[in-house]
Amino acid sequence: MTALFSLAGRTALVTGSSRGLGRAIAKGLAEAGASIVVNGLDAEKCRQAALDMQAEGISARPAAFDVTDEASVTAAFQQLDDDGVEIDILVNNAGIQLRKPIVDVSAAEWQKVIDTNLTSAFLVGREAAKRMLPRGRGKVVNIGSLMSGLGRATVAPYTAAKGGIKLLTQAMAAEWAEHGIQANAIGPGYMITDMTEVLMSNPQFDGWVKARTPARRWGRPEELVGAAVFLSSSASDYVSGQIIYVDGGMSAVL
Ligand code: GCO
Ligand code: CA
Repeated sequence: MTALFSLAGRTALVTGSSRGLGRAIAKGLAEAGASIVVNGLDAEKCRQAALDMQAEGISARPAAFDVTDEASVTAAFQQLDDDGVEIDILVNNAGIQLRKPIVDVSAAEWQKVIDTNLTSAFLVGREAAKRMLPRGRGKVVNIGSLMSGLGRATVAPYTAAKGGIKLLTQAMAAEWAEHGIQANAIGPGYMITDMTEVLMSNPQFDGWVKARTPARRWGRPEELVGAAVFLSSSASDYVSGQIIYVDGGMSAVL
């Protein structure tokens, strides 16, 4: 049973893993046996996060690069190739939020949210898959959101990007499943992170989340680990193109 979920001998690249949900997912994958490639934009933060993980006994290395920039992504994978690092598991987690009414969103703001939350998954996913395809094995886990299937006022660019993530995941599954690569997604609900700090500290929003979520509470980042390990392990070898909502039941009810 444990072998089914073991990630021993596997290497996982988790984008945006120097903090937040990405960091929690990276640590969870490491607990299941994976070596971690820590990614973020800031080289120093990446290096520090990798050092922190190493101090906890995790095999981790930093790879700071801009997931929205094609040249940076291809150069980073070239460097991993040169260092003999094979990515068995890719978690496309990097993301940002922007909360504004649609009529106040500039084209540049729109583009930045789309690039960071959606185009990044294509760019990094493409480079990872180019290497997984010849090996006939690999796992891609895209981080979606409740907003992969539902809208909410003031987060249109994020919603469009996360909706895109759900269908990009299906498109990846359509092309890669026959080659032994499973692409799936996780749709987190309202989780306790820096990104949602401003929402949690608003009593009205906090009350709305608790009333609207059958579990009656916010989620903890570590609560994504079960789904992440499942979708990264052999346990999910016949699961392709799915999004698993880890949301305390929020998307199940009105
Ligand atoms: C928001 C939040 C989102 C959600 C998350 C729910 O403004 O609605 O910031 O980031 O927390 O995506 O799935
Ligand atoms: Ca290996």
